[in-house]
Amino acid sequence: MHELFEKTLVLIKPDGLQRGLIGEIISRLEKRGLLLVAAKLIRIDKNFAEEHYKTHMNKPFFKGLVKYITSAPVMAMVWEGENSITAARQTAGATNPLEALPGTIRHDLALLSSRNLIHASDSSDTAEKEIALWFSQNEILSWETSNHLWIYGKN
Ligand code: FUP
Repeated sequence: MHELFEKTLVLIKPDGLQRGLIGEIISRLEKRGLLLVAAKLIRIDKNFAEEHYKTHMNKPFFKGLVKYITSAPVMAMVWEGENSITAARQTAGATNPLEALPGTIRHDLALLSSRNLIHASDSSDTAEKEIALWFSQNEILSWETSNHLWIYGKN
């Protein structure tokens, strides 16, 4: 609906599904005021995971990361909103849950970087690439809620 609004890719990773935290995590993003414009439950394979995490290819945790993200379904979503990339990452919290601020998903619900529940795109360039990797154009909806101006009204 709002073409100028940013879109960002958010994943609830396998630990989120195994721990029954889909509702909790979606609820926090919804309450923030972000708009869900695409969502699917998907089990990705090794090749897909390696593509998604290719910037971490040389990290010591890469193999484990790919194993983790492919170990159970992932809830893949696109969230839209003004500055949604920054907002989603702020709501997710720092990569290491022990460094994440209270009130963030990672602080409140996780303990380790290796099981930190959520992924959120880190820049507009990354968001564009990640959304194109995870979703086709026709899976991304254009809509707005009737309380739109109660979130975006300017004074
Ligand atoms: P973030 O953008 O906050 O998801 O964090 P990074 O892009 O730095 O890391 C990507 C993923 O690598 C994290 F979500 C989890 C994983 N990771 C580990 O498994 N171990 C680490 O020490 C750091 C990151």
